[in-house]
Amino acid sequence: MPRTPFAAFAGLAAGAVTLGVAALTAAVVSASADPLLAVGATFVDATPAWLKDLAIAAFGTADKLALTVGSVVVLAGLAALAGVLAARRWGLGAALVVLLGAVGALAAASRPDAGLLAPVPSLVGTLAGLLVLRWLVDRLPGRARPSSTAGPADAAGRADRRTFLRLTGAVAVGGALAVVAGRTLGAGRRVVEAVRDAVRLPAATRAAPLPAGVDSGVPGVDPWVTRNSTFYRIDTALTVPRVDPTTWSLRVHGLVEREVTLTFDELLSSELVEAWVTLACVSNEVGGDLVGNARWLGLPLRELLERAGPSPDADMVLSTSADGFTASTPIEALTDDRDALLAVGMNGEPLPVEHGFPVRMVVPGLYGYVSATKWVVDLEVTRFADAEAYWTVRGWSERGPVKTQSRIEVPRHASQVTAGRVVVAGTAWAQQRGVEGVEVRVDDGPWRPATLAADGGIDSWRQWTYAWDATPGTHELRVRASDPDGPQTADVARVVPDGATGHHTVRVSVTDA
Ligand SMILES: Nc1nc2c(c(=O)[nH]1)N[C@H]1C(S)=C(S)[C@@H](COP(=O)(O)O)O[C@H]1N2
Ligand SMILES: [Mo]
Repeated sequence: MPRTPFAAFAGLAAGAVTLGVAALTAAVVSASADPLLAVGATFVDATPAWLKDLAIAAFGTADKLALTVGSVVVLAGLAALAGVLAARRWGLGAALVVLLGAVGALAAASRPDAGLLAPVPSLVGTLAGLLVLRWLVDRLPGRARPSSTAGPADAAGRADRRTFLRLTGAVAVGGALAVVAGRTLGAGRRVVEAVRDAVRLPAATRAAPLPAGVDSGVPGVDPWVTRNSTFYRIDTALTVPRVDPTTWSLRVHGLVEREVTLTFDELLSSELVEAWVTLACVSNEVGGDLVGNARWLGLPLRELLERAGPSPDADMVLSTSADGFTASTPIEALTDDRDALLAVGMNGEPLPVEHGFPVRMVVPGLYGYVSATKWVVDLEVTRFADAEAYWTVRGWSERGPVKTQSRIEVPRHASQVTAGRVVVAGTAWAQQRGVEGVEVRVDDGPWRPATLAADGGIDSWRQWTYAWDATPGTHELRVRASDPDGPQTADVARVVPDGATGHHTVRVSVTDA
């Protein structure tokens, strides 16, 4: 049996140890200094709009998982190659390991939130990986063994192989466990979760009481209030930024009369307000679910900006997250009378860590990528002509007003119903304008008005129902919402560069009653 598979296995095991030791070190240093996460994050940032679009289309919100699986497969191949090379010529294998380590260290050091110690996990991991690789290569079975002429030598060789496999397997498992341990023991995570649990949200000016019946009550329709645990999550963060509220501060600067710095305590003791706002992602396809409605608690950004005194020359506020993400928001959306918030609460709880703890922005009427910066730490009052945000650089529009949309949630596309009275139901949204009506069209028939559920305000989505007399056969159901400017457009547009349009359409087959 050739030595190559053993050498490849040794490379894999050494690779696992490299990543494991790096992950454990990163748990102490900083989660985003983990080389695997840092390289992944660099890859995410380098992803052009079309590829991001493709990834979301193919994997939805599992795009991060897909990236992780892809990276592991590529890395496993490279680690096996390093093992094979090292068995032939140690210098070559070692050089590949060092090269990979250097890539990790460089990626970690160039993250926007990198500290001085960012390259350390990669370096420590690489050193450990090199030692383990050397140690295993020295024990490769079949080395300097006489050709198998005698029985005893054969027996010795087999036993040797088994020992080697057992040894290498144990090393590989140890490395993998260290990766898992590093990720879960991540120092920041538990600390921030604990601090979050201790945050007591202050009382606030309550949102206007909701009318009864914002939920249509049709089974299968998303609840009007989206629970925090099921709220869609979209961001570029492979590792959620762990921002400590006790050291958090927000700097407001740029074209202002005076710079303002706000601490978390100052924010909590400000006059906070509550508002229902439906947040939508520009990457939401027609009929998609990258949209959710919550009760947000926060300081009106209008008041914060007033303290700084923006110059009349400014037309944009560039918000920056702790992890370097940026969004460009038209300044009028933050200074007019809408509920643009520097938010600390979501549905009565401190913001979940994934949704921006301790502080994020929420701006009614704008897609998240130009307004809803999570883990926000910096507001620069500036001009569209002078600064570009994260997604604008990557081919998305610099402005992103939410487009009026509607979707059919019941019956589902490609489902079967029985002829007779069928309830068609769903949700529509037109933040800042309000949904004035929803219409349903069956096949080539006329548009007919649906019944709107109670109105929770112009910034929240609105549920609707339509009673359909279904006849046997295959039918196409189509929906459109109207805002004060008229019905939403039928023109089909893709999500890039500023949001999808078109009618959501489902096909259902109706069987005889
Ligand atoms: N820091 C940071 N904030 C961000 C993003 C991001 O990638 N990083 N993505 C934005 C986008 S594209 C959307 S749609 C919303 C989603 O907010 P959610 O994850 O709380 O639903 O967050 C916005 N804020
Ligand atoms: Mo988004």
